[in-house]
This record gives sequence, C-alpha cells and structure tokens, in this order.
Amino acid sequence: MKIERIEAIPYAIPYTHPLKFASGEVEAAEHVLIRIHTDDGLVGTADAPPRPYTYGETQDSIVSIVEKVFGPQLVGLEVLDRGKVRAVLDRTIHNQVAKGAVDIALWDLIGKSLGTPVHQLLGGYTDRLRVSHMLGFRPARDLLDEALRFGEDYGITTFKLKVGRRPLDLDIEACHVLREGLGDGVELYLDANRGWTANEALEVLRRTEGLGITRLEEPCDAKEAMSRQRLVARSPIPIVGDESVPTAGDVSRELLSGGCNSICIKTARSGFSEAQEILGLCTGLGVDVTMGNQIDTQLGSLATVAFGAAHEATARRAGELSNFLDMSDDLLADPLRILDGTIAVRDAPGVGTDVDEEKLARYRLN
Ligand code: MUC
Ligand code: MG
Repeated sequence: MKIERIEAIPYAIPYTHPLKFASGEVEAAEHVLIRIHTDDGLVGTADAPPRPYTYGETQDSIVSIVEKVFGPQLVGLEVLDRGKVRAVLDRTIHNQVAKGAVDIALWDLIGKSLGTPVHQLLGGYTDRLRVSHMLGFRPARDLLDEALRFGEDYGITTFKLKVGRRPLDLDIEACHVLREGLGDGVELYLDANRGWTANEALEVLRRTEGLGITRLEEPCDAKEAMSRQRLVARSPIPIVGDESVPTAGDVSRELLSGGCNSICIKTARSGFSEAQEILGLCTGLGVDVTMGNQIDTQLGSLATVAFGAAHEATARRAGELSNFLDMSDDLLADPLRILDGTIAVRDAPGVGTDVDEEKLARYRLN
C-alpha cells in the first residue's frame, strides 16, 4: 500500500467566543486538513492547527511545506515503512505541526489497512480519557461561572487556568475565586504561556499557596535558562514544559538543564510517532506527563484521545480535550461527546476521524 497523493486543505470555522491567553488569541479555527490517499483507495486524515505565536507555522506555511516539500518526497513510499517516512520528515527542520499531522494521517491509514483502531496499535491501555477544560482570560467571576457550567453539563472536575497576565493580581484573584467557588474536590492548574518572568511566577506561587494548585506550565520563556532553573528548584509544584518541548530532543534538553520537571505532550505538534518517543523518555526518567491541547478541533481532540488512552502514563491525568466546545461547528462526521467527564476512543479502524464532506465544502478556503 503506497502513498499516492497528499492533500493540504486550508479551512476556517469561527469560534462562538474567542479564547485568549498570554501568547495569543483564537477567534476562528484557521487550520489545515491533511489527507493522505493510497494506491488502493484508502484515505488517512488529520488536522493541523497553525500556531504562529508558538511555533512560527501559519496556515499558508503548512499548506506549502506539505504540498511542495513533504508530498513529493513521500509519494511512492509504503505506508508501513514508518522509518523511511520519519527520515524524510526529519530532513526538514521545524514545521512540527505539519509533520505531526502527516504522521497522524499515516497512522490513521495503518489502522484502516489493518482493520484495527489506532489506540490499540499504539498501546490499547484503556478506552477513554478524563477531560480537563482550559479556561481562557476572563474576569474571575465569569471564569467561575464557566467552570461550574462545565462541571454541571459535562462532569468535568479538572481545570487549567490560563494565566500570565499583568498585573499579577488578575490571575491571583482568579485562582482564589475558582478555588473558593469550586471547592477542594476539583483539580486546578495553571498555564502562563511565557507571560511572566520567573520571579513573577515565584510571587504568584507564594500568593496562591494553600489553594492546592497542582502544576504550573510554561511560566516564563524557557530560553531564560538561569531564572527558569531557579524557579524549578524553588517551586513546590511541578513546572511543566509545553511549547518549549515539541520534540524529544527539546524534552531531553529541558529536563537535563532543569528547565522543567514535568512534560506536556501534544499530538498536534509531535504526531503519534514523536509523542511516543517523548513518552518513552519521560517514563524512563520518572517524569510525569499530561496530554495537552493546541486549541484543537474535534478531529484533533480525537487524535489526542487515541494516543492518551493508549498508554498508562498518559491516561493517568485528565487530558485537555474540550476546547472544541467553543467552536461554532466542526468537520468530524460523527461528533465528539463528553460523557461523565470523559471522552471515549473510537472502535472503528484508524483514528476514527472521518470527515463530513458537506461541511468541508462549506468551510474550505481553496
Ligand atoms: C496551551 O497549553 O498552551 C495555547 C496555544 C497553543 O498552542 O496551545 C494552547 C494551550
Ligand atoms: Mg501550555
């Protein structure tokens, strides 16, 4: 079964309300649908969410690198020759989101060709993942209302609060209001998307002590190596690397240099293959992991569920899976549902990401 053709289709679906965070804001899912066609008529699908403020890729750059650089080198390769495919992708540096989507679309094809769900091919540990909901910048009272509603409507009991604002009081107040309003049974953790300095992060940790916050993600730029190491050494809670660790090499560098001591895995920027390498590194070193969200569509979230449910270490914590609820629509033919605070894997061969062709025709930009 050979790769015959690769499509990179840009599309845009508006959000019902924007998601704001320290490094950016999202008002529409301006993503790229990747479809890999084989010579025996199978199609592998994945979603590529460009994040220019995080990795430098844009919708145009993803279309271009897939159509002009990866496509010509991959056409004619056997789908199962994953090592050859990786070698081709690795020959181009960066472009993690484009590579991640090509990798996931290939796994989808492998699953379809073997008649097996990809979560089983990857590990088959469990059949669902608990959901963590990400709360964007909003006034503290509105954040609490949103968290209470998500608890009530979907059974979600884990929340990641976007922080990294100045003055720090905005975020500190939000932490206090959320803990008071949600009670002790709910897990709360923070993600500053590099919005603070390391010293500001330490001040926030001091002023939120006793609130039971479990982790702090990407508090400052990891390039500020010395202050970041100082923060990691002094923090009573794990400091999570996210945008600083898209590849296994980045994970090694940050863990070895003491820039973080916990890792966020995102299939959108690491695909399944590199995410497995990252996971192996982390479990080998005794470092805990979380399945993160790149503000994914239902298509992207389902890929995260397939990977997260496949391994014990990734299924331990709630995965960030619910941002698609802020979108006005989605391309996934069979909509994703959150039941009792969890999302289940699909038992269909592949990842289960079949696309609604009418919707694709409506939202595609080319
Ligand atoms: C996160 O965890 O940082 C925001 C931008 C992005 O790429 O991912 C999100 C969430
Ligand atoms: Mg993050």
